[in-house]
Amino acid sequence: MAKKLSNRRKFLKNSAALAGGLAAGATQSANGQMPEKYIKGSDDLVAYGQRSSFETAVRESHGRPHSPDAFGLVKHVATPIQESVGVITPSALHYVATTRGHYVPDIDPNAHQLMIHGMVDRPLSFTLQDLKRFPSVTRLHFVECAANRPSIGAKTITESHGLTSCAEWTGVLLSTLLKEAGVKGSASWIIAEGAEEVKGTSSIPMAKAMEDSLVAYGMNGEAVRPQQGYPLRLMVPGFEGIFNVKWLRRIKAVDKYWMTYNDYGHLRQNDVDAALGYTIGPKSVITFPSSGQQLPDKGFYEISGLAWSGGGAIRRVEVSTDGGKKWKDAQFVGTPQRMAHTRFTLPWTWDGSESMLLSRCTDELGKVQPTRVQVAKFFGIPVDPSYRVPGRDNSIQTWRVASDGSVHNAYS
Ligand SMILES: Nc1nc2c(c(=O)[nH]1)N[C@H]1C(S)=C(S)[C@@H](COP(=O)(O)O)O[C@H]1N2
Ligand SMILES: [Mo]
Repeated sequence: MAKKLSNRRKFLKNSAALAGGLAAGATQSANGQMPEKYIKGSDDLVAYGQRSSFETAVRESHGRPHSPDAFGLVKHVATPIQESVGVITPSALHYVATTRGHYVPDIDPNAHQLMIHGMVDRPLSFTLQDLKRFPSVTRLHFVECAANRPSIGAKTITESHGLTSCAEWTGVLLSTLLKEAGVKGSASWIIAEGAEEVKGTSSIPMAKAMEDSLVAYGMNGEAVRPQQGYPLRLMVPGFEGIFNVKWLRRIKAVDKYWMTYNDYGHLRQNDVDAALGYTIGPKSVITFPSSGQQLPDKGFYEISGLAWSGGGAIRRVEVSTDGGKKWKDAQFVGTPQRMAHTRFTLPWTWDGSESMLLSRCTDELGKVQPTRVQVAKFFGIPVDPSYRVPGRDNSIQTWRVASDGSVHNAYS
């Protein structure tokens, strides 16, 4: 008791010193425990927070041939995933892909409606308020653009792998809304449409629409950001990014695959392939150490990276530090979620010699992330990495750590 009292007395004494110090404009307290500077407070800053001015990670325009496009528009802006920790991408750094460049619709949520029509018993229109009355779900899911891939000449991982992000999405299961509208048994596809003039329209198999697709109004604990589709976006977990229609305003139930603007990347597919072929395969990448980074010295490091798959949860990640001769099982940080980024780590002591770092993952279907050689063989193209894979590329990425500690893309 006596000890407690004396501690409290000491605390009061220090507080008095602090109050006096602040009033006098002092920058440091006697015991050196207090910060030297303070962020100048303002009502705005307190009302909606900002990160520290010392934190500088920003989204970056994703390289050619996507941005800028033939019309000079920046269509792909990538997440700096080498700076990421954990598995959630901050909303402000979630990658952005649009067919209209930087410009995104500015939608008044009170005027916005989602229409569900076509092969249904009761065509319906939902306001945001209506949607929020339905039972909700909250799920961690990644989005990945088909343009995301190991690439020759990419200087940083932002350029090669920054077109994927992972967020916590909240909304209503699409199956709930389709049932509410009385979707007919003969309807085998839906067409989902966005609000901008290009409309970001895609045909999606009814089975996927009913299984786990989500009409999301929430992202990382607040409303979906404008760049991500405010006020409503469709989440089609594990499908290529382009199916996750933003600024969602219309869903039509139909009985066949409808070709849309978005088919520029899928023209060679028939509708059977289309139904099967949209899922992102198992993919992983080491985010630290990665290309463009510098190891200060030899010694201990924690290798860290992200793994994800459209086929479900990640079951295993292996890491090699010798170019793929020996592999070690990495550990998971947290519990792998279905169609979500999964953080993996492996303790590593760097001996100062040139090292080739790579990771490969296995998903819950037992599918293993392929090598560049396997992917090239699948598509019938040369193994030479200057050939762009004519489809999604989930091949293994190798980073080369040079003996001076600089880290490089092994493809360049
Ligand atoms: N309405 C609409 N939805 C869209 C797009 C678009 O241009 N318009 N781009 C698509 C593409 S190509 C991708 S990869 C994802 C990207 O989602 P994000 O910008 O939230 O990362 O959204 C998809 N949804
Ligand atoms: Mo995309």
